[in-house]
Amino acid sequence: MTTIAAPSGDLPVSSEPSYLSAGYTLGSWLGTSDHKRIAILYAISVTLFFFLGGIAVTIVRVELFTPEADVVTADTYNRLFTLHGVIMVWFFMIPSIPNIFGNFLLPLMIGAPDVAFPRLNLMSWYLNIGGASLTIYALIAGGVDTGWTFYTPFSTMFSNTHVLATAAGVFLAGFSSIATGVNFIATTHMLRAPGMTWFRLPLFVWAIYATSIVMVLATPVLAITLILIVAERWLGLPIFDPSRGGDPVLFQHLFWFYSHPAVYIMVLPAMGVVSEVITCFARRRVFGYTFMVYAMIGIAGIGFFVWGHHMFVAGMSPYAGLIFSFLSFVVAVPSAIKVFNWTATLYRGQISFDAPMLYALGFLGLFTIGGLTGLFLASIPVDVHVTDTYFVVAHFHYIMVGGTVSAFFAALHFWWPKITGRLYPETWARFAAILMFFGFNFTFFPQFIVGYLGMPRRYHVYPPEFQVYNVLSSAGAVILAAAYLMPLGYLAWSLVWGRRAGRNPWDATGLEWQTASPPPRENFPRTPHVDVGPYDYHPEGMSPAPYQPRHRGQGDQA
Ligand code: HEM
Ligand SMILES: [Cu+2]
Repeated sequence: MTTIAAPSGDLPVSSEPSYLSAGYTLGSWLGTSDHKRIAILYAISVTLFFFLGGIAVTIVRVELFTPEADVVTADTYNRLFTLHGVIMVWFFMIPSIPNIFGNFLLPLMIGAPDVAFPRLNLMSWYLNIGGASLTIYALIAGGVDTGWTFYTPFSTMFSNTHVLATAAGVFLAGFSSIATGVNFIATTHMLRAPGMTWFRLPLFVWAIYATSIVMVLATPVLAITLILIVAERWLGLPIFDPSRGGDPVLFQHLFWFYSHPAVYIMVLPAMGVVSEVITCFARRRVFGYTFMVYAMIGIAGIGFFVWGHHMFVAGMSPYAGLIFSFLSFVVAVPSAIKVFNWTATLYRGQISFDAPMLYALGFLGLFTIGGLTGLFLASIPVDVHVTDTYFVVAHFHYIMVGGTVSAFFAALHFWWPKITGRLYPETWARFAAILMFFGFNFTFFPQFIVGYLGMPRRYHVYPPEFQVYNVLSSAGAVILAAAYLMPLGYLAWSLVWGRRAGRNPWDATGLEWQTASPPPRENFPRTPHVDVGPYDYHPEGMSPAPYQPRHRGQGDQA
């Protein structure tokens, strides 16, 4: 038998209605202050944006199937990849895991009834939706062609598209991000249940906490940067225009001072998810828990000092370049520690390959490739060769899609029974996970090669010798798209026909598994008391208990 989790004495399961059945009107959703319902609101909006961004890039990949321009014009092409990048980065990657799973799980995992500021939480969602609406308005009005980075002088002087509306949209989304970060930090500090000390926090909570700190410290710089764009473009102030004493490279400094830390906003929550999933399906406590915590804090901290690695070819001093290069290698160390510790957790574990675990293992491999190629890019001579080529595109997609999106699906499957009270069909889910892994590699691995050979990014025509790699990439993207559509089908199916989950279908540790699935409005019938650390899968001196796949066998009605 495994020893389950934390509270002293089993908590009774509440007889209150679940958060889902506590009101069915539109108003009870759009005016809710329940962190779980807000998580669902985000799930709906973020999924919508994911598919919107996906449609744009589908057309991009169709265009790149042949070397000639035979589907869209150059202008349309620029707008399509910008739309893809803007939506995916600002409205999918950044809010996805923190705002859906962070919102849903943070209070549950620390034994709290809600976040610290429930109404601010709802406001964050409205800000996010407001920002997205402005951006979508810009699309309908004709689109933007600056790329997701809004580089000046292009965005301020030459682009005739809807930069202002898009910048305003991203600005609002930034406010949403700051409000969420403040809320999560306050929640973690103030609302932990008795006995839930800092070093008894699940790693997912630590990940959300570290992410929130980055959000609060970095996002204001993005806000200022966007205001400066507006000031130059709209009010005509000379800020980035060199002919009037401005400096376009200043824009890059400001932008990357936010956006490099932002890549950790995208990947730290994913690391938290992967820690929870691996430990559960290996039936072992996380190897080196304290190191995992310090590694996340280290990533969040050092991440602020490496922005210059995006600017090696922007004409910066070679000495500055050297230091940014060195620091980039330093920031890779804590990530490497984490990969090592996940591997050590798997070692001699009793592994079962349920869908969440397949996604988490996918994360592990793909994140490692993404991180290692980051080191290639951090070496100045290599970067000079592959800057602005498909090598870079492959690098960040390995981390952001292979890594974070895999972790997003791991989280979706792992906590689906908790969120909905239903089990998803395991065979379908495993099939989708495997298809996603193959489709992903098919799509992005050829891009390392074609980038290394010299194919630049953001071009809609290319020399015929690159076609074979682009055909592979586009074919892979079709597989990948199919794999992303599948969960939409079987998860929707499970809402109606899926078997009831019971409170803890995975035999997992962690407070969230101690309450009913789906949880009642107030989360716990009474405040839990915590007297052991997380991940007590394998009490000292005992061999790992075999995993009981109860969710597939006889029922586990709570
Ligand atoms: C951990 C998660 C990471 C994410 C999400 C990520 C994401 C990104 C993104 C989005 C870009 C492209 C920006 C653009 O549009 O131009 C990029 C470029 C780059 N990344 Fe990463 N990265 C990560 C890790 C790393 C690491 C660990 C390193 C090095 C230690 C690194 C080094 C670089 C460099 C040098 C570039 C600039 C390449 C160029 O434009 O020439 N990255 N990364
Ligand atoms: Cu960076």
